[in-house]
Amino acid sequence: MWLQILFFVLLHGKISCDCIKKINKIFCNETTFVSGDIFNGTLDNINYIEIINRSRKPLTITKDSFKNGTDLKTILMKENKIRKLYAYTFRDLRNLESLYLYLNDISDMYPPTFVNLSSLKTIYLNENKLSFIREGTFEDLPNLSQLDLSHNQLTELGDKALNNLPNLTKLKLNNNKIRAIFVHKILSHPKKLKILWLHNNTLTVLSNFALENLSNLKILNLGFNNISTIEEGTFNQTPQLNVLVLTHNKLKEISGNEFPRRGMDFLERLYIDHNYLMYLQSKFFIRLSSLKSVTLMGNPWFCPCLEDIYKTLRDNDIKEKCQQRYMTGERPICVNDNVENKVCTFHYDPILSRKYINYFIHFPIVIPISECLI
Ligand SMILES: *[C@@H]1O[C@H](CO)[C@@H](O)[C@H](O)[C@H]1NC(C)=O
Ligand SMILES: *[C@@H]1O[C@H](CO)[C@@H](O)[C@H](O)[C@H]1NC(C)=O
Ligand SMILES: *[C@@H]1O[C@H](CO)[C@@H](O)[C@H](O)[C@H]1NC(C)=O
Ligand SMILES: *[C@@H]1O[C@H](CO)[C@@H](O)[C@H](O)[C@H]1NC(C)=O
Ligand SMILES: *[C@@H]1O[C@H](CO)[C@@H](O)[C@H](O)[C@H]1NC(C)=O
Ligand SMILES: *[C@@H]1O[C@H](CO)[C@@H](O)[C@H](O)[C@H]1NC(C)=O
Ligand SMILES: *[C@@H]1O[C@H](CO)[C@@H](O)[C@H](O)[C@H]1NC(C)=O
Ligand SMILES: *[C@@H]1O[C@H](CO)[C@@H](O)[C@H](O)[C@H]1NC(C)=O
Ligand SMILES: *[C@@H]1O[C@H](CO)[C@@H](O)[C@H](O)[C@H]1NC(C)=O
Ligand SMILES: CC(=O)N[C@H]1CO[C@H](CO)[C@@H](O)[C@@H]1O
Repeated sequence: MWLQILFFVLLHGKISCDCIKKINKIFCNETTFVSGDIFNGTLDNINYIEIINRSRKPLTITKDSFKNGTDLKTILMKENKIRKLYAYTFRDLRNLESLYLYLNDISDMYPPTFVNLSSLKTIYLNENKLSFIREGTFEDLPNLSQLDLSHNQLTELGDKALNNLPNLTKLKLNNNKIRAIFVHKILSHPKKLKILWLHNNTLTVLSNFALENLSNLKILNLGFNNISTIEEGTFNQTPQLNVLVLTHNKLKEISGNEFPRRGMDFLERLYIDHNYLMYLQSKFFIRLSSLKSVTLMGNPWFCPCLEDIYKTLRDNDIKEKCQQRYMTGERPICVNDNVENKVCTFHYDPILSRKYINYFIHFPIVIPISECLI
């Protein structure tokens, strides 16, 4: 294969970047500094740049580092210990489609960082150290459909933090420290959003404004938070919801009034395992007429109440998933204070519930995600 080695020399004579060009791709090693001067005149016909920190030193990228990179489709810069992204680092690259910036140390991005990138579809900023996003960071990205901000240290997102993204359909905010969120205030086009990942944050309450205007949302993952309250009518805002994950929270009660009176016509999969639930009201499933599968285990169900739930599942042909480990007797599936008790009375018994939950804390059961996809 035709190979050409380029050594880019800075004005003061130091070789700062060791890059190899292979046909229309550039691969860089031991790079600690990237600027417009370094790539100046070398980006014609280049559609791919990969910079990975084999130098193990922080990488600085300056404004317009990739200018004239009109053929660039993909930029990948991972594991580089990049600390900051300056204004206009990525702009006017009309063919750029994917930007991979994960596994760096990015803690701040000065707006506008991503500007006028008309073909850009995805930005991966996961596994960095972002604790906030400045307003105006993203500007004129008409085609951006996926933004990954997972595994950062975000505690909240300010109003309009993700403004100006008219085509954003998939947003990953999981594995941060978000305590509260009102999605429609952050996004300029909440109606476009189809997939929202918020699992593994520190949410405690889901208010009925939290999901406002997310009228086309199909998948919502709220698992592994500390949610104890979901306000009535919260899901009135998300009539198209198909998958709802509430696994590993602290819900003691879900009445059914969280869902719209007219029903959730598209909700097929509901995960409510590993909460503090002891019963579900008999009307609970009425508003969920399309339900095909649920997860239930790891809740301190009252045995007679769980019996009632199983009857409803059988009658409506709803499958229970991810229960195998429990059904083989590894863990208790329900509680009862008195074996004579055969009727579900819909009252919460905090002492019994606490006992069951403590048992779980002492004997945790780890079910690999792959074993339990519904
Ligand atoms: C980058 O580093 C790896 C391993 O040290 C080496 O095999 C490769 O040839 C280097 N590439 C360049 C462009 O220097
Ligand atoms: C980039 O290269 C062109 C010609 O190769 C030169 O005229 C121009 O001054 C360079 N720009 C910078 C910022 O170095
Ligand atoms: C790069 O683009 C600038 C305008 O942004 C232009 O002045 C310059 O000549 C271009 N350099 C090359 C090498 O094409
Ligand atoms: C956006 O980028 C294109 C090149 O891709 C350029 O022609 C145009 O002037 C830029 N628009 C603005 C507002 O800077
Ligand atoms: C979005 O990208 C498509 C092709 O990928 C392009 O045809 C279209 O013009 C882009 N949209 C905008 C608003 O730039
Ligand atoms: C928005 O993104 C979708 C892919 O998610 C794409 O098919 C569509 O062309 C984009 N729309 C616009 C207006 O850029
Ligand atoms: C949640 O995050 C914690 C630390 O931030 C991690 O230890 C744990 O594995 C994560 N859980 C999931 C389900 O991602
Ligand atoms: C949930 O709240 C408890 C205290 O009530 C706290 O110890 C724990 O760290 C919280 N977990 C998450 C994921 O926020
Ligand atoms: C957002 O939702 C509110 C309340 O549901 C509604 O009044 C408003 O018209 C909606 N906004 C848009 C842009 O759809
Ligand atoms: C590809 C590569 O060499 N990445 C390295 C970047 O720096 C970290 C921390 O020093 C290393 O663990 C990675 O191996």
